[in-house]
Amino acid sequence: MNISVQDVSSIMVLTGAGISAESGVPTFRGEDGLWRQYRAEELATPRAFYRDPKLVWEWYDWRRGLIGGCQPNQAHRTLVEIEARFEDFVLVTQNVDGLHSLAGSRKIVELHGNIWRMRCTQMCRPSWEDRSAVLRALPPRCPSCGEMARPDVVWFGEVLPGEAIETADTAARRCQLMLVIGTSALVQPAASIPLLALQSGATVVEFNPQPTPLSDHVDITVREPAAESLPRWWARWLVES
Ligand code: BV8
Repeated sequence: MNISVQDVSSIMVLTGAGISAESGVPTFRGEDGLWRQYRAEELATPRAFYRDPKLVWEWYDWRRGLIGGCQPNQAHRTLVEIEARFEDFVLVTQNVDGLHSLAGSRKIVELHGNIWRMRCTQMCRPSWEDRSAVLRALPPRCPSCGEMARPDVVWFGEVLPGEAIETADTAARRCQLMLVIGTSALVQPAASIPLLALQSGATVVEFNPQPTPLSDHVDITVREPAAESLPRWWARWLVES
């Protein structure tokens, strides 16, 4: 690494589904990312939901039931250590599984929402948390107005929360170091965030066993699963700095 811990006053992390893979959470585009005969892009859309809310809720119910049994892995826990080391730190995640906060991360920006939150389809009230792994009745109803509830996530074709994407963009332009962990870098606008950091002169390190569209642009690629490679990289960087 051509940058030492002392050189870094601002650090940013971008994570995708791959960081949770070793916790047992299926990725979106891996062989286990399928559900019945559907692809995520076919179900994670407003159109799919309003065409068949029960089917889409069955998918989210299946995922909540599965994620409910998963624990953060060593990569999630290493990010908690890194957050404690740097005052100016932000963890931007595309994941909706909640494993970063379960691991103890606090400075989290959830670009795509959270599978453990629901919101009213009529927006009659703020979103609310619901940790029941499997829902009794599908689709669940808003407790205030009785209308259908939906997962509080960002579907394909929906815009990201303005504050979240703004925070991510600002952090990308400000950081000296960005870690990009477990993302295929295919989903926009999240996939463009590392390019902002590169344009602003940051060092970008990619942790992914597979190459991605970002790989040719980043400074360092760590071609190994994150749960082993991130803690090892962090320990070595601390010693070398
Ligand atoms: C928007 C929440 C304005 C829901 C998700 C054409 C070009 C560019 C963009 C578009 C386009 N057409 C449409 C768009 C826009 C679209 C998009 O990007 N489509 C893509 C598919 C082309 N984006 C949107 O619609 C966004 N909104 O742009 O609004 C707009 C509106 C309309 C039209 C145009 C613009 C909203 C996107 C948000 C969608 N919601 N999730 C839910 O979860 O149910 S996205 C979903 O994909 C998840 O959040 C997931 O995190 C995310 C990205 O995937 P990854 O996290 O990268 O996961 P993936 O499985 O792909 O990859 C895992 C990686 O991990 C792999 O590389 C693997 O090698 C690696 N890995 C595996 N094991 C490990 C590992 N790495 C490390 N360690 C390991 N052990």
